[in-house]
Amino acid sequence: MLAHDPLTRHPLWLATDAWRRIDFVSDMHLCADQPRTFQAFERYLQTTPADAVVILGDLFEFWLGDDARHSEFEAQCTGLLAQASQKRCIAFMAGNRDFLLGPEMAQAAGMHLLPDPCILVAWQQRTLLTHGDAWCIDDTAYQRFRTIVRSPDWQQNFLGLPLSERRMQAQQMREKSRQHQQNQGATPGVDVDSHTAVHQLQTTQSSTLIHGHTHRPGSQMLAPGLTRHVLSDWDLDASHNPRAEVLTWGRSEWQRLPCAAD
Ligand code: LP5
Ligand code: MN
Repeated sequence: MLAHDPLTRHPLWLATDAWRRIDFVSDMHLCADQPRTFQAFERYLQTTPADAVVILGDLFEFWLGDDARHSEFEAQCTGLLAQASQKRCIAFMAGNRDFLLGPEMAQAAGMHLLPDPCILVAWQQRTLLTHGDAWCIDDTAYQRFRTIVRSPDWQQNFLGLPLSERRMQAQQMREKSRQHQQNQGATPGVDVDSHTAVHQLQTTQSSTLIHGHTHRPGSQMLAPGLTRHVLSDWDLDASHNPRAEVLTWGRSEWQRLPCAAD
């Protein structure tokens, strides 16, 4: 499924010729405390007519390692994904919440793992896919944190801890992350650096960029001929601004479709 592009030295994911529709989602942040969001995702996966569902990161609120897939809620999610993957291709790229999702979980859930970034080639068009966090270069505190937790040494050490200890550390980090964002106050939230995005599109010879992470859904022209689609996060348990959306691509048509829990 994955190839290497000798021209741009990037991973290429070649879509199957017969595909008619590809869906993109990200930032569902699934967890046991958000039942309506889970229900909407379950319903979406069971009913979408898409040939492929591409999950661009932060499927889970956090992922503590593949051994966590046996916990009650994670096992429910694994079962749902495994069932859906019998009917259509499900591809997964890690986000900043679930970068510890590895080959064991991917296999149990029937998901194809995608590297970040990755070029999707479908209907003779090249679309660049990324979660988005690596290109939020102005958020220097986050980038420092990212370098640490993406290092093999840190990961080996963390995955060697008991699950309960990992859960506690992840919860503490979530709290730090909330504070980090509150401290930014009224300044606009971080975004993918537009120069980086344009440069990446040019070097991968892609015309379209799709990413999540920023929770600022929308589509825009980054430069002549270069389009960016930002995916929505999902939260149907919030009392204000409930949201859940899928971006669909069908050869030449792009659409944003809302998802509901019932
Ligand atoms: O996630 P979100 O949207 O709230 O914010 C992100 C960035 N925050 C994170 C942290 C995650 O939310 C934490 C949960 C991950 C669990 C993964 C598994 C277990 C890992 C356990 C780790 C101990 O990704 C946030 C960005 C925001 O996106 C927008 O882009 O701003 O970044 C931060 O909050 C930055 C930190 O607050 C910086 C803290 C400084 C830490 C210094 C290094 C300490 C190293 C410790 C290593 C464990
Ligand atoms: Mn994210």
